Amino acid sequence: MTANEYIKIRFGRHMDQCTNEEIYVGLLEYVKDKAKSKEIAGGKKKLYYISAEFLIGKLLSNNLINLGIYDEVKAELEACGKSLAEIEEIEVEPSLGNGGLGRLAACFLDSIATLGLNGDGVGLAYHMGLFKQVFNNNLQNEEPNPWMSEHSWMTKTERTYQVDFGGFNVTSRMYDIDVTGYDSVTTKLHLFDVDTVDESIIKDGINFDKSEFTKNLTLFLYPDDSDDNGRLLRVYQQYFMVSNAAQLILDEAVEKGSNLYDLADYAVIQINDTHPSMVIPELIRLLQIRGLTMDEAIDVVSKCTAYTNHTILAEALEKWPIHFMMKAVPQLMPIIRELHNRIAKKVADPDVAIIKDGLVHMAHMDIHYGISINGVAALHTEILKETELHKFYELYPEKFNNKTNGITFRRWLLYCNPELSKLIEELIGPGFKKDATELKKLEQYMNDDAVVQRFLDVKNTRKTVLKNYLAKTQGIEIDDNSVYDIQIKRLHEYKRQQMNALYVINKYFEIKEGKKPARPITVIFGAKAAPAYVIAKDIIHLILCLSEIIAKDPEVSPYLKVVMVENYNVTLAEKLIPACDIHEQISLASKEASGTSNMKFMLNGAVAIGTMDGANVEMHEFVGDDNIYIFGEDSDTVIKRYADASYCSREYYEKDANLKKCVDFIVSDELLAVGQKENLERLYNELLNKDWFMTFPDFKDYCQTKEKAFADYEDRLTWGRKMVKNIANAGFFSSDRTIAQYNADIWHL
Ligand code: Z2T
Repeated sequence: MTANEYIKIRFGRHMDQCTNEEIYVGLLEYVKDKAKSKEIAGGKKKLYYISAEFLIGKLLSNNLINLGIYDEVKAELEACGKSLAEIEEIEVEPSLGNGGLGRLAACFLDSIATLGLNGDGVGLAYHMGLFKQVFNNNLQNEEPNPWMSEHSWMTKTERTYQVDFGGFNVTSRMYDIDVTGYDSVTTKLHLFDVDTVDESIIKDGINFDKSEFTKNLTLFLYPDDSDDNGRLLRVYQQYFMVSNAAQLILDEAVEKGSNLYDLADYAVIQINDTHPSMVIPELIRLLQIRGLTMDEAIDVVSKCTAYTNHTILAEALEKWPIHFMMKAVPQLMPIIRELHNRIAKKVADPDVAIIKDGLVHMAHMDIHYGISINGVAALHTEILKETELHKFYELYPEKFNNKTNGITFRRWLLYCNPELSKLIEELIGPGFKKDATELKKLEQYMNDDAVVQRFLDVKNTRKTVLKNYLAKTQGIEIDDNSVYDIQIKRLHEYKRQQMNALYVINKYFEIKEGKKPARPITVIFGAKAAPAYVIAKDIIHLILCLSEIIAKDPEVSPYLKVVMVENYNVTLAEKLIPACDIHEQISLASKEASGTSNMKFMLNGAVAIGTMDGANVEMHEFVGDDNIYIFGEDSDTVIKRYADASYCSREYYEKDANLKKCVDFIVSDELLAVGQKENLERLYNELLNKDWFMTFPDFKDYCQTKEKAFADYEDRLTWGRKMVKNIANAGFFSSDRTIAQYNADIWHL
């Protein structure tokens, strides 16, 4: 049945007589039917990828592509005067993630289904998702971000569980979202919810009563990225997630014939960061209820779980106070104490203890009682082994392994950049869609100027698409003849948006002094800051103020424009990434575990300016010095600097007149005229007295390297060759490769 025929039956009318809303609903149901027909019975052993975040993005086009009916449906729509782009606008993006970690989980589900693996995602159905970002007076405000509607990709299931908390219990329900594999099978994302959640308790912005757990349990996603401000509600959410997951896992195993002693033959659990760590004691608890002894239960569970670490920032390693646990989940504490005692008996070192100073160290529990611990890029895993988790590495060297992150090429190439996909297919055939390493074949065209020119043409097309999109959706005007220099990621000091802002100030002064760039530069930012992260919000304020000042300055504005897109999300990323010329990957070396937008930009023919951090290191290895702009101190230098506490930002400020001028501009009359004194002064003082993420030592090299990149950009064909080199070497960063490695080394499905 075609989409048209389906819609005719559903609405009793031909597609051209339907509203866009009706067509959207019709296509949603049509896709769900098709997806269902590709569900698999599934083998004996199943992977449960438990994650507090799944940043899945809009699903209509993604599913059409994966089901192989995108072109067909697009043509059907066009035949009756409709455009798929318009229909897509009706879909609301579920914002069930903060950033990289959540988007990674979504890419992984796509690859699990595409590789035909027996694996499901398990998470929570946050009604309001992460907050929606709104700018007011050059400041970030937060609003609820509702996404659930009557017609949704989520399907209500009959599965309900009881989850007990200290003093009360709730009844959960499981909702399923189909995960369509590319030309493959359908698996599931299971999202749990409670029907007592009460959206009416939200007032002014995203405030709500934090103590009414039955009303707020799945109301919002905790809006922190790497910073852990330890909230009791977070513990309730995490336990709710893993208790449901554990009950589901045991039920499905038993349904398939498990006697529970052999659980490891039926289930393997990937713990995505420490947010789901309580699944370990919860499974032990449930197995005891089902008749196993403590010894037996611990033994069984120890064969089932694997932990992924996503950061070395110490403040982001979750440690829950015992009194939180006693209040929220008292039934787990005796088990956690037992797990702790068993380790303490064997290893006296308090650094590897599970309970220490009244805190439960979630990662420590994962490492002692799991089969695997992995980092998310080669450098990150080495740092874990050598420094952060060194003592654990000495205890369990065999458990440590690296799984460099990846991205799904379906969403981040085929869908978001059809012009580029088409060109690649014309050059090397369609094989790259299933085997990303085939992109390497593009290297043979690097010296073919006519072909290189076509890559440049595609880039120009996408730059115009972005220009039009930003004009339409955000009222922002940009010049598509300018260089697009883009930094999009959560706002965090370690990612150093503040250094990019200082560069903008530097460029502003240069232009004022008569040194005009060869071509206008458009610096684009996109970033949400955690609502409680004061300095991060101050950095957003600085960027918005700079944007205003420069736009109003007739001397500077023809050559420089600063844009901060509002409410950066997956949908915006899909527009920004294909249009990008230069992408900023400028974290302080050693701090960015991997990065994944770097891979998406590379795949879409943008060239990175970056530090030797995270997966940038591996990208550099693939493309070589000429095709990526590396600058700044390396991770060894940075780690030493922290170790000997020798860094003093003020010394750099006093020594470098240009740096001083740029930093001082933050509190200049020009800035204070459009900004808030309190915010700008706080940021200025932070940089001058602390600069914890060491922007000053890297600033000069950063500026010089950017100048080099902008100069190189003017030799268009040479630049085009850099683009092709990057695309041709992006194959390694397919999440299909990552998932194949997880399966080969850890899951064994
Ligand atoms: C997150 O997105 C990441 C790490 C976190 O540590 C938390 C969140 Cl929400 C607790 C990111 C890393 O910062 C990034 O480098 C990495 O690419 C991504 O996870 C996926 O591994």
